Amino acid sequence: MMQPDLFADERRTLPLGPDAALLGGFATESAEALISHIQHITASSPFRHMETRSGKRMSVAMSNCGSLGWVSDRSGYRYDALDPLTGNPWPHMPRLFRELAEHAARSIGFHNFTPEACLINQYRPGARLSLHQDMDEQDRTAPIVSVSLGLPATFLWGGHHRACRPKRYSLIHGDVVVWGGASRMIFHGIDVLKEGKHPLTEDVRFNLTFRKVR
Ligand code: MD3
Ligand code: FE
Repeated sequence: MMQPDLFADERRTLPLGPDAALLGGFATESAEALISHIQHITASSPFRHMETRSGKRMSVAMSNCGSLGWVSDRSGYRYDALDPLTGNPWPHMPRLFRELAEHAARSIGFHNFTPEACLINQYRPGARLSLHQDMDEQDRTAPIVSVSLGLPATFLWGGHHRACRPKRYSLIHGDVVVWGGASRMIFHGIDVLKEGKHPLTEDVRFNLTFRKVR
């Protein structure tokens, strides 16, 4: 059963840690436009289940837009200007994406953030992202901005060691999270997505992750 949405219109801003905050509902008004951009982008660079270095198929399907995209295969993780599936550059990052990420970052004090890469994650029920650190970016002074759309998920926020038991936060449609500074290298993940039906995305959760890479 879904949680009752008694306070769906309330904008929660929740400090998560040093230089990190959950901006509840920051993207709610842009959500339909964001989703139609996702459909347009993935018509040319389709969602695919990448492989990890060890050859495991990821349960999350991914695509990218922007001048660089995150890719994983048997040779490891990296950013690449070309989509390995099509051989073409990744689709252009829509202005709405870039401005939303810049505004969210600015609202907690990151004034010079401009993203080069937007990873688009697609979760269906059963998909998960196990605890990891984001270590593939050279510029670790820049924050990361994440936008949640569609089905809700449980975000796992650990510590600086994999063994730290993570705190659990619910991320719902329209939520934006900004992570920078001392929170940039924490272990984090997404718990197994539960079944559900969202009016805009049906049985899907999308997450946009904006990064400055170089
Ligand atoms: C905290 N994605 O793509 S976004 C990822 O919902 C990733 O798809 C999750 O973790 C998702 O790498 C979580 C929130 C997020 C992204 C990057 C972070 C949280 C972060 C980097 C450092 C600390
Ligand atoms: Fe991550």
